[in-house]
Amino acid sequence: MTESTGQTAIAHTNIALIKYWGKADPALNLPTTSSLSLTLNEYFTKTRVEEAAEDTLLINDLPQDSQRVHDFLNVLREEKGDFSPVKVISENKVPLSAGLASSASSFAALTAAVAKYNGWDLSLEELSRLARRGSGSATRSFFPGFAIWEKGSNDHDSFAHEFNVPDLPIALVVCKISGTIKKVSSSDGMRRAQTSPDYDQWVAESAKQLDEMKQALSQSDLDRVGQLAEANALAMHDLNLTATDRRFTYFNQNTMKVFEQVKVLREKGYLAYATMDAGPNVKIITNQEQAPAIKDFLAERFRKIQFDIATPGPGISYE
Ligand code: 2P0
Repeated sequence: MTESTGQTAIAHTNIALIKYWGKADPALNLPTTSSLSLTLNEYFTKTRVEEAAEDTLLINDLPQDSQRVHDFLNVLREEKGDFSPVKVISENKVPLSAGLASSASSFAALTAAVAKYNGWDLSLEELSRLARRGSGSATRSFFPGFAIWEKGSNDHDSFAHEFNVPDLPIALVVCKISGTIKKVSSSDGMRRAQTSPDYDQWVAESAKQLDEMKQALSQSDLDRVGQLAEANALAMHDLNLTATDRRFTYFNQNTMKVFEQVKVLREKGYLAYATMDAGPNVKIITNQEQAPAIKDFLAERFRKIQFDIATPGPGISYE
């Protein structure tokens, strides 16, 4: 049997410590703020691209009809030159229940696989720029450790780069809280958050927090990193609550209870700060030494919630 020609790429997901939550240009996915993330070792997407009669998509062995992926393949054709139809075979090791955005690793892996498959010799920054058109958070999934997506001002200068810091023993305790409230997609959530009267203030504050975060990371000040990440996330979620267009929240009762326990953990002397994205799951920022004890402490109090420990992950790779 001959294997059909193809190319596989692996991208790990990332969690934003300074969030992307709003678009200056929705068609181009240009953000209103720059954002900073940590790539995670435990969650990734592996995507293979093969020649085919028409563009098709399989995710975890199931055929999907994704207009978003079709449109994105056509963006790549417009940007870098036409290529024949492809079969996209994607394996997602980002458990949906983990509440981590799989669009980040999915669009990063797809961009890298298509580029290599077509023999395009592109820098990581150029891959990041292209992936932005599929999903904003995908810009940050090409780099190991920390990455900064510079918002830029146009299609050419909005992409991410690696942010090099001294080795930092950061870890996340991922709390898989199941969602019972109605799901609001990231794009819809951002659109609505941008109608908050506090939005401009959040944009200004986010720039300051990013500068402080860069400093805290450079100084290996993990406590400050956690404080800033928690403040940035809570301010993002305040925008949802104060949106004038159908205010909403991703918090549910368990989310609130976990946030309470994070405060209790801090009072007990643990390094523990919470961050949260477009779903009810909480990720607790801590260090690798304390992560198992924090996980045990929470597991005892929340029998129905599952907990994972996540650590810094690698950049894009190929097979
Ligand atoms: C982030 N999130 O910075 C923020 C924080 C969720 C909350 O990026 O519309 O799937 O595809 O550009 O990247 C999730 O939004 O949104 C996200 P699109 P995306 O990680």
